[in-house]
Amino acid sequence: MSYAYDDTNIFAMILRGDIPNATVTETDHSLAFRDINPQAPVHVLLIPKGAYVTIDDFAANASVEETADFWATFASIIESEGLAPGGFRVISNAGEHGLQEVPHFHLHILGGRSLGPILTG
Ligand code: DGP
Repeated sequence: MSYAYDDTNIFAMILRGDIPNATVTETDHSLAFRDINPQAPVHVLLIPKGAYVTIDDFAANASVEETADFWATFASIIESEGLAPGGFRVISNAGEHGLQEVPHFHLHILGGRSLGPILTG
């Protein structure tokens, strides 16, 4: 499936430097920053810099370089945030049923406490 990317979304604004963010790490192809409304002691959003709407858009259409960079950045965040010993959760909301608010692919990386059941709704 191909997706139409809306470059007025808030993460596109963050990538353009139009609004500030609390950066965790940045690479050539990826940016990680703290969620403005954290749901756990650690709540990092990891996004590609490329214009991908959802996780399946990224999986299908990102370059080898973007994909490798993204997962290397993911691993570095787990390490730098100290999440591996206690464990963590990764969520990517997609589309209407996933209740995705921001239409730029992102991973929520959550940890720092026991996170409870995966679904409540
Ligand atoms: P989702 O429903 O998966 O699209 O979640 C979007 C997340 O983005 C939500 O947890 C709140 C976060 N968010 C929205 N606007 C901003 C912002 O301007 N800055 C930051 N850091 N996070 C934001």
